[in-house]
Amino acid sequence: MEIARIRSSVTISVVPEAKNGPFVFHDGWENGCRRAKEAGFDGVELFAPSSEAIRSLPVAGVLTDLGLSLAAVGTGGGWVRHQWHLCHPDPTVRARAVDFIKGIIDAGAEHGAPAILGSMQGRWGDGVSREQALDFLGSALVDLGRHAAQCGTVFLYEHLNRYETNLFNLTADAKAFIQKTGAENVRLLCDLFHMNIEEVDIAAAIEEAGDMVGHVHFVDSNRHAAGFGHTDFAPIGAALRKIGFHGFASAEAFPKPDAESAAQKTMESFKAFLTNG
Ligand code: LER
Ligand code: MN
Repeated sequence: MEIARIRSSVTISVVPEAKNGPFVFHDGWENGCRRAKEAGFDGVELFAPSSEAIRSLPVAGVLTDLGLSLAAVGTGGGWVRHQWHLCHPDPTVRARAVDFIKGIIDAGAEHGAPAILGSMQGRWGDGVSREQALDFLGSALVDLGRHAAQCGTVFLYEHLNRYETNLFNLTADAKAFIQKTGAENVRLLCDLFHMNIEEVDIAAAIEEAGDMVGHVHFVDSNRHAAGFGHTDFAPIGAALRKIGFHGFASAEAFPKPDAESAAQKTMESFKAFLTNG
């Protein structure tokens, strides 16, 4: 019997406005996939401006040709392009945010990939109280989790660091909130960059989150590729193996010193810490 293993992935952004963002490949879908394959990855994570943009790409063709999986699709384009988010004071904007995310869930699910709620979760403030914001977020997670289930995927909620959201910054708090809302089919995206800023002990937080962990952003303390910062990946890898994590560890990192080196360093660290040898 083959034991489920952690799979490797690397990010491709096709959002020109995010050219300085933490994505390894920025030179088109096909090029990104080809370079991901050359570096030995199992899959790719796509950051695109909209569901229409995803559908305009030869996603299935390129993935099949290269033998890659689509690990996940980001929804942050709705924030980067339109400043839409789920806790916005204007109900029309909140509704647009939900529709936008559902569109990305649909487009990702066509390739078996879950969508990620990161920056589009928003924040409280601007006349929206913390309580109201949590109410908006909770209802959206129930709705989006259900929508993803209908599409045959899970929905990934990513708790971010304090400089990017004031909603949830700690893994334990995010897990407790999801459970309290009763949102089904929602899993946590553990981004090791955000966790490095917030957690007392990253490995312990992962272990405590257990089977709620659905995806990992595998990246170093400084948001460079894993191995180019000072995170200690040995206990993190041990925790992921201990909880039986078999999703994707995806390199959401800056292409520094260049994309190829970031991809190669990630793969080296992946092999050293996230596989059984
Ligand atoms: C944002 O900082 C982040 O980590 C992304 O994965 C979410 O949009
Ligand atoms: Mn992330």
